[in-house]
Amino acid sequence: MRVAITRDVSPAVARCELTHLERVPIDVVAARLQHRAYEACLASLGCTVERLPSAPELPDSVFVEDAAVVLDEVAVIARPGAPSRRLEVPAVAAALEQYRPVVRVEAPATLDGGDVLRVGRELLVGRSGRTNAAGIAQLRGMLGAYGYSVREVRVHGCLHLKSAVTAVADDLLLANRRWLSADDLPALDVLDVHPEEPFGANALRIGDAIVYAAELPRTRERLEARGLRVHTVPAGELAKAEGGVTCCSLVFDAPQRAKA
Ligand code: CIR
Repeated sequence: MRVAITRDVSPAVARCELTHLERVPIDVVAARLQHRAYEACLASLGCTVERLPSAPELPDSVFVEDAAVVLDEVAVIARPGAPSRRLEVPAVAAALEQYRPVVRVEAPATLDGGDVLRVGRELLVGRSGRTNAAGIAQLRGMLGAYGYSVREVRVHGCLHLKSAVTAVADDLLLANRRWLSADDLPALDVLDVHPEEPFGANALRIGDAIVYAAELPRTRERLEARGLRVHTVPAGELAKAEGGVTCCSLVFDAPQRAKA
């Protein structure tokens, strides 16, 4: 079965971390409705959705992606670069322990899951405002034994690596090359976002399907022109919190249901 771990939108989401965006009001009810639609989309694609509860002291906890990196063999429990977000980690780690052995990023390293993109046996890791050199080094050290190599990608002007690039097929990246050093990318075909949609590089691939923000129609056309099957979800409310579609889930295969 395929599991998608999600987490409810915190009633305090308006107090989220913001780095590259101006703060604007966030409608919690609308954000929750959109989040439910996102979960329904994941379920329609065959995922068993496991929603964790949130809390007022965890404004950004809906963005579960940042708390871990889940691979087939192991889950890496992250240490988010924003101190306010470290309290989010234990509940996500506890959920993942039901499915995978876990290893942990330790201080002084910082690493956000949003900075890690798996492409085959290679992990592209953003050197961002959230993930430091020690975080990348620890990841490399922990995952070499599992046969993964780690490639550092410099990120600038956006929050995470996956704001700037995601993989939409085994051999195709979707990217906003203004936000990363394109020389750092592996030698794969790159589809550019539409110039009027700088946030368009964040796509969530589930099997052969692409989950994508409904607010980005021009880049969606480019994806569809490549023959990709795109499922749109409303994502505008959480975009105000600097989150995209990959940020709101951890999706992985599991042989069976979580232990009781
Ligand atoms: C933050 O700044 O940490 C949150 N407001 C947004 C996190 C989005 N997560 C992601 O891109 N993986």
